[in-house]
Amino acid sequence: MPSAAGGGGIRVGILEFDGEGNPPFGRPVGEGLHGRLFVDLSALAPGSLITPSDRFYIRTRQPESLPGEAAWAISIRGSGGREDTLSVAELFRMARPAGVHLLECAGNGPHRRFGLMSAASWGGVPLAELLCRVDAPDDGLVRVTGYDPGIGSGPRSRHTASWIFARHELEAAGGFLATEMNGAPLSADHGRPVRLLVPGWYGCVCIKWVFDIAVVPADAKATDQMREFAGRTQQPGRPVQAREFVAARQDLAALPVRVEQWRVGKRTEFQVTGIAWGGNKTTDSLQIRFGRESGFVPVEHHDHTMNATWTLWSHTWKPEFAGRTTIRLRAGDPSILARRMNAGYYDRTVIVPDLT
Ligand SMILES: Nc1nc2c(c(=O)[nH]1)N[C@H]1C(S)=C(S)[C@@H](COP(=O)(O)O)O[C@H]1N2
Ligand SMILES: [Mo]
Repeated sequence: MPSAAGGGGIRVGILEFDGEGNPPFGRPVGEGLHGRLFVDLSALAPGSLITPSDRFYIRTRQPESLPGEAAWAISIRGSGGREDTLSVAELFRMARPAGVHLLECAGNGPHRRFGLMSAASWGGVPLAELLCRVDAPDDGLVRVTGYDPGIGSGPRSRHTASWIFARHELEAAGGFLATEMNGAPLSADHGRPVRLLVPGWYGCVCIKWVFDIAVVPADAKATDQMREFAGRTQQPGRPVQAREFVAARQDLAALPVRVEQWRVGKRTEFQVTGIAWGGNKTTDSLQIRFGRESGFVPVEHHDHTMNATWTLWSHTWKPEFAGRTTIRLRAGDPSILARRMNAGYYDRTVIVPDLT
């Protein structure tokens, strides 16, 4: 990726993003539902666009007690009482490469320096293949359920998590049961032995520790997990029924991850590096703005070749003023859906030093 270095400059330092949280990076913290692992996105470079499994973000660590893998079965229940059961061993035998996909928590944000986002190379079994084994109507609803550390104890406690999908949307997205991440079985915190992955959708739908897949009636109520994430997945109003939920797809988004200060001859300039992800079509015109008062200009270097995972972009910035500056991106093509980005959700602020 071209940089100010191309002109024979010297990297002087980094401008930190202002007003954000300071989470511990790179190691799991906390337990159960509150367990997290945050990723340091500032280190992203062309050679690190696949997140190593032990540094892939975690939102919810493994439940305290899970069945042993030999006893673990996934039941698949169709509409006409048809049922099938798969052992983990069978599922592992059916698994094949599923490509590189990015996952982002819908609750990702500046308080955690946007560290709930990662990309991996996955392996698993398409859900379409499993649903064929039972009677599952094309226009029906399918619920995927997993174990969960859950909340509370006693009779009213809940120790599962589930999401309900329109079957045709789940299959159109290429939803699959993932058994492998980066060429090895999933780690316990990432859902071992099996989790759901729905390419292009938010992480909250990607249920971990899956044990049940069932066709549910058209009037099924939204699950607790769906209600919890309704706002963050841009649901209209507060839907009560699962069928009222719209697909929790991720729009196109772009985020600066690093602002380097360079000295090039007598001048100071800043090299802004960022990522773009989400959406379902590529764009050759990503635009950037430094402060509300300035207009958007095309990002200098961005090779947007795919939507399945993040791509890097970079831009040279020669600020005219010192002080607080908020960086925002947008798609040059206004027909591309980018609701969170356009609402300022991925804005980041730096404080430009006085350069005189
Ligand atoms: N069983 C279960 N699955 C779950 C969750 C959960 O709390 N319980 N959290 C979801 C959310 S909100 C996200 S963002 C992703 C995170 O997956 P990861 O921890 O492997 O990164 O898992 C999803 N699957
Ligand atoms: Mo999430």
